[in-house]
Amino acid sequence: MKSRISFSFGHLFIPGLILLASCVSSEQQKEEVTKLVVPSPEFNQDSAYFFVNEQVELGPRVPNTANHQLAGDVIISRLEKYGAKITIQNFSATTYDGESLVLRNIMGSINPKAKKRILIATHWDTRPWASKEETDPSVPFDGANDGASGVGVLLEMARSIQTFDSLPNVGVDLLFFDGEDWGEEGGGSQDSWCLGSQYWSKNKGSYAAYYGILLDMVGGKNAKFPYEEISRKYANKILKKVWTEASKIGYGDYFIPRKEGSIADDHYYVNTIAKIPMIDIIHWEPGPGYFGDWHHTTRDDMDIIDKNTLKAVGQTVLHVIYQE
Ligand code: AHN
Ligand code: ZN
Repeated sequence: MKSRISFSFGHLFIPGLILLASCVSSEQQKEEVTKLVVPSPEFNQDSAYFFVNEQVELGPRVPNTANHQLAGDVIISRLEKYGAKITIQNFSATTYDGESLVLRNIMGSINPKAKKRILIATHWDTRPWASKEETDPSVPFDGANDGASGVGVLLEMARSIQTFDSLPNVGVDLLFFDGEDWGEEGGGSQDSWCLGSQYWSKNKGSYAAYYGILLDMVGGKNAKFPYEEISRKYANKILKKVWTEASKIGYGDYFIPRKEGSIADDHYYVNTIAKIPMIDIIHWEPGPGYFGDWHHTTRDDMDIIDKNTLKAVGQTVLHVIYQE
């Protein structure tokens, strides 16, 4: 039998025991019950890496190209295969440089009837140009970290939840934003970025979630994820919870309790327009450019992806979800 426990905790209890214990209701016992660790699915880093590479192999996922269309289709068919309920939001948006893009936000819902829901998001498009490239800033690039890494982690979450023996108590919505990366670099308008999350936040209808977690550039070697400023401002409790759980299960080297500045990312619009508190797990590096010298260059390829980072992020998010 496949083990359903991925790391060793002091005490692991099956849900039946938790229920039984909670029937014997003294306040003290309730206190203890709430502290129990619920086992979560094993996040498979090789599988996540495979999904990252699968996106990269399709070529740059630049909106209005055939590669982009295909990459979206792959996301949808994998979500379907892993039993998620698909919702597609088709829309068009005009970029800061006057292009009209045909875009798709894709949502895969697990446990679609559950009322309490957690939103896990990433972007799936790649930037049309390696704009920080020293020699030719007009070329497209693989976007292995900036684009594919988040997709790989979300797809592996769907797969590992489906193959595990229990669903989480909460509903989980895996949301793939389109059109994130066609923005104006270096002092341009902030709203030129994140076209998919802006559209989604304005057109989400009655959708509601308890909180959200955004993943952006979550596959880099020795990645560090700081307390980003917008996350602190709108969702500080979630930030603390996720970082605490990460360190409890052994990923404190990635999730560092260090305050950093604000990053204009999809979570900004989800927080301010959709009014869902959302944090950003985003790669940070000291030095110029904030994200590392590979960012928005052709060096953002599979060589900079580390399975251990995918694992740290994916296992942490799964663990958090299963504790709800
Ligand atoms: C800027 O680079 C302006 N914002 C970070 C959002 C982003 C771009 N994430 C990935 N690429
Ligand atoms: Zn980018």
